[in-house]
This record gives sequence, structure tokens and C-alpha cells, in this order.
Amino acid sequence: MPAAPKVFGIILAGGEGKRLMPLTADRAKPAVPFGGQYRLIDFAISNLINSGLRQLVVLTQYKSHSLDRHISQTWRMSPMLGAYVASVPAQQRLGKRWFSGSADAILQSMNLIRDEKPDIVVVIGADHVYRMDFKQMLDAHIASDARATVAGIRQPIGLANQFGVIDTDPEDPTKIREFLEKPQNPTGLSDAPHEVLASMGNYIFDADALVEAVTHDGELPTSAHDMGGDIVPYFVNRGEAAVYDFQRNDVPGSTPRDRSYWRDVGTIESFYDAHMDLISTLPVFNLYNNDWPIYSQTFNAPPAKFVRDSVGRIGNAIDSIVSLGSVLSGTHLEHSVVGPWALAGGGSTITDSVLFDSVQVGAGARIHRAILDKNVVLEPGATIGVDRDRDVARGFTVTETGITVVGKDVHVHA
Ligand code: ADQ
Repeated sequence: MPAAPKVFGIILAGGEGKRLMPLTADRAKPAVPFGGQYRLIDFAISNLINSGLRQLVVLTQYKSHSLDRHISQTWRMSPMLGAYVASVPAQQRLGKRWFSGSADAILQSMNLIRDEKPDIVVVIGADHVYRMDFKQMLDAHIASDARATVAGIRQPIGLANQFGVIDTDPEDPTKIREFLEKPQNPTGLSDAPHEVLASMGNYIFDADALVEAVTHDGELPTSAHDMGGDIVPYFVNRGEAAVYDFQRNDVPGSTPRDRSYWRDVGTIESFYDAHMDLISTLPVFNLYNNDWPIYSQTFNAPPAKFVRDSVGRIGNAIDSIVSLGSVLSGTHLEHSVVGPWALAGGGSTITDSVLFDSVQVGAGARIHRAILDKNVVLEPGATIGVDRDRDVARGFTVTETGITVVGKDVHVHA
């Protein structure tokens, strides 16, 4: 490995995100808005840019229009300086088929690796909320003799069936002895039986080893061509896989509370909970850490404004984030995240909720424990999240824990 290896980043952004429906009805999961002004993919890209990577491709496939637009508008870098974030759609380079899995997405994009000739390839997912200094993981990978390194984090054993579960070698705890993708009956850790070591879906490979692995995998008719299900086990079986302990990672400016914060926001519940993490008084995930900025699209919008309504009613706002362009008139806003360009009328109440861009809340309307997608309009006096049965009867998604989700462009009658 050269003293200053050339590192290339691949962001896998082609997943459907079925469990986030209806928020993914019209957009790829990495393009789902988060925290008012961000999209989920901004966390992955910000982490890589802050870690010093400058050549990044985003592999897209499913409903990628809004994701492509976001990447081209947000992540312009100078190709003249050799720095770029390029969105690469599935191109059917190996015949008339879309990507059949995340490893196939890499196989079909092999021309990018050939063109750049990197020494190391970082492959990460695009649908987690976290801060991570990949430089620290790169240093660990280079210092080891592994050809593949998987980032790992402890998670409750009850969630093991959503993750790849890592079993390390007792003699050398950096070495992966066994890797089971989404096991039904996992064994807990010896020092913490109620936890497993989960793969974060972030990998570092020696470039030649990755090319070999995905090429070999592409020839196997029975493979699902999945990074977690097939490529990681390939390296584990050859004794060439290491684990990088994310809990060791420490980005500048993090606090003891948000250090090692990582959330898989694959379900409505976890997506909602991650929003609530942003707005607690001492945030569990701190958006105000300028030492490790999370970048997003900058757009021209006036500051958020809080005024009384036309008949002089006074509103208030607490424990909330309100994005640019929003005007709240005589609204009671509590424990909520409000996206750009919201308009809320007199006497309206918004509590424990998440609003994407351009939501309009009529006078006297009430929103509680709900997620409202872009352009949702509530007529004056309309309610969401107040009567579960009525929400279900109106065709809205209501989760087991009672979060109501209203899809894009829906007009909610009183
Ligand atoms: P999952 O998230 O279930 O588990 P997957 O659905 O393959 O795995 O998604 C991983 C990433 O790849 C996502 O960013 C997704 O958008 C992207 N992706 C999926 N299919 C793709 C395709 N055809 N083309 C391009 N991109 C695609 C994975 C690992 C587990 C690990 C969890 C951590 O398999 O081992 O524990 O991530 O969340």
C-alpha cells in the first residue's frame, strides 16, 4: 500500500426503503428529507467530505429523480481540482437488467473504479444519521492485514434481524470469525448477552480485493449479490475481514452525549425517534457542531418568522426546530421539527410532529404525533394524529406506536 493511498468513495443509494412508505412512494430512501433542511444522504456525504475524501460516486437506481436533483444542486464540487460527487444511475452495462443487489451495483459500476485506479475503496450506505470520521477507520484498515474492514456498533439483540451480525475472534477481537446477515436466532456478546455487534453497512476494501470479490460473486448464479449477505461473508471465509469499532471513533466537537450516535432510520418509528433526538434540550444528535458540519442544500429563503395572527392571537414555540421560509402565526408549536416554507394559521397546534417542506396548516388545525410529507395542506380546523381510528379510516398510515404519516401533496379536510 503506498504511503498516501488513493481513496475512492462509493455511496450505495439505490435501496427502495419499503418500510418508510409512504415517504418513499415518490423518492429513493436517501432522498427522504430529515431534520427540516437536510436529506438523509447528506449525512453520509458530509462524513466522507469531512474525512478528506474528494472522489465520490452515488449509485442510484430506484426513483432517483429527486435524489439526482438534490446531489447536483447541493454537492457541486470542482472536477478541475479532481474533486467531485457524481450521481451515477443504473446503466445496464452488463446486459438489460437493473442492479439485482448492492454488490451487483458495484459490479456494474466497475468502469468507475477502473478509471480512477484507487488503492482503497470506501463503500457506505446512504440511509443512516450519524457522524463518523472515516479517516480513523482508514488508518485502522491500513494498519491491519485485512483486505476488508466492516464498521461495527453494539445494538440491542432484539434488532439483530435487521443487521449483519459480527462474531469476532476471541484471540484477536479485530478479526471477524463469522458474519451472519440478519440472523433470526443470534447469540449475544459474551460481555453483554443482550447486545450484538452489528454491521453499520460501511466497508473499506483494498480496491483489487473488492474487484475480485464482486467479479467472483457476479458469476455465482445463486448469490443475492448483496454486500452484507454475500461480499462480507466472502472475505470472512477467507480470513481477510476485520471489524472497526465505531465506539472508538471520535469526531471533533462531539459531546459525550452525541459521541458514537448512529441511527438506522429504516422504519417510520426510528425515523421519528431520530427527529426527537435532534430537539431534546441537550441533543443526543447535535446539529450545531460546526467542527464536523453536516452540509445540505443552501437555498434562498427568508428567515423563519413568528407573528400573532390576524385577530391578535399569540402563539409560542419550544423544543423545536423551524426551517427557513416558514411563517407561524399564532401557532402553538412544541417538540416538533418544521421544514422550510411552512405556513401555519392562528390557533393551530403542532406537537410532537415532523413537517417536511411547504406544509400548510389552516387556522385552528391540530397536528399531534404525526409526520407530514411535502405540500400537505390541512384545512382550517382539520386534525391529524388526534383520533387514530379516523386517521386509519381516512387512509393514512398509522404505526403500531400511533405515529400518523400523511403522504406528499395530500389535502386533509376538516
Ligand atoms: P440493509 O440496509 O437491509 O442492510 P440494503 O437494503 O442492501 O441492506 O441497503 C444497504 C445500502 O445499499 C442502502 O444505502 C441502500 O440504499 C443501498 N442499496 C440497496 N440495494 C441497492 C442497489 N440495488 N443499488 C444500489 N444501492 C443499493 C445493510 C447490510 C447489513 C447492515 C445494515 C446496516 O446488509 O449487514 O447491518 O445495512 O444498516
